[in-house]
Amino acid sequence: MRILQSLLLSAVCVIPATFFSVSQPSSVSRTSQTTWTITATINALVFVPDSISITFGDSVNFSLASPHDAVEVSEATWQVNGNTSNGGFQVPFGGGLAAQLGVGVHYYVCTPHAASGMKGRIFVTAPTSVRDEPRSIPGVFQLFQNYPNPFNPSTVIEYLLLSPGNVTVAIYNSLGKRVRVLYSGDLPSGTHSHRWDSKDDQGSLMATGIYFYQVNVGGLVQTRKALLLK
Ligand SMILES: [Cu+2]
Repeated sequence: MRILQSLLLSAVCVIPATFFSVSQPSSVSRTSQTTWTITATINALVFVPDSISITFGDSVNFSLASPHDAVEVSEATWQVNGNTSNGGFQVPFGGGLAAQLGVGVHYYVCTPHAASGMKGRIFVTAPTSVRDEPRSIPGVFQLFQNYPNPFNPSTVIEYLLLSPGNVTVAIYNSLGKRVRVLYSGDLPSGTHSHRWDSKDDQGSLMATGIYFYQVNVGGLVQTRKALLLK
C-alpha cells in the first residue's frame, strides 16, 4: 500500500512538471507584457501621449512633472473636464505606475488642470489570445458615447474592437430610418473612430434632434444616442 502511494505521488508530481515544460515555449511570446510611459512636463498642459491602447496586463508608467498629477475619473466627469476621482488610479506628480487596468476605457485628468482640458484616456484590450480566435467568430466590441454631445455640426463616434471584424457604422433618425452609412468594411482590432458631419447620404444637413448611431460587427449590434443641437 505504501509503495502504491509513493508511486502515485511521484506520478502526480512528475506528470504536471513534464506537461508544463512542454507547453511553455509556444505561449511565452503571447504573454509578454509591456510598460507604457505617459509624460507631463512642467510648462505644457498635456499628457503625452494623451491616448494609448494597451493590452490587459500591461503597465502604464506616469512620469509627471510638478504640479501635474493623474487621477482616474468617470467618463461623464471626463467629458465635462471635471476632476472628481472615481476611486481608480491616482498618480501624484513625480510619477508612478498604474498597473492591472481592467479591459475597457480608463479616463483620467490632471487635478489642477482638468478645467483646461488636461486629460487623457487609456484603452485596454483583452489579451492577445482573443485575437487568435478564428475570424468567423464575431468579436466582442465596445461602443462609446460620441463626443462632443450634444454637437453641432460634427461629432466623433468611437469604438473598440477586441478582434478584427466586418464593421458597419450607420446613423438612424428618431423614426428609425437609416440616414447615413459612415463606414462599411473590414477593420483590425483596436480603437476606431469616424466623424459624422451631421449630413445624410445625399449630403443634406440634418435638423436638430435625437439620432442613433449603430455599430454592427459581424452581426453583433450596439446602438447609442446622439443629440444634434443647432
Ligand atoms: Cu496639469
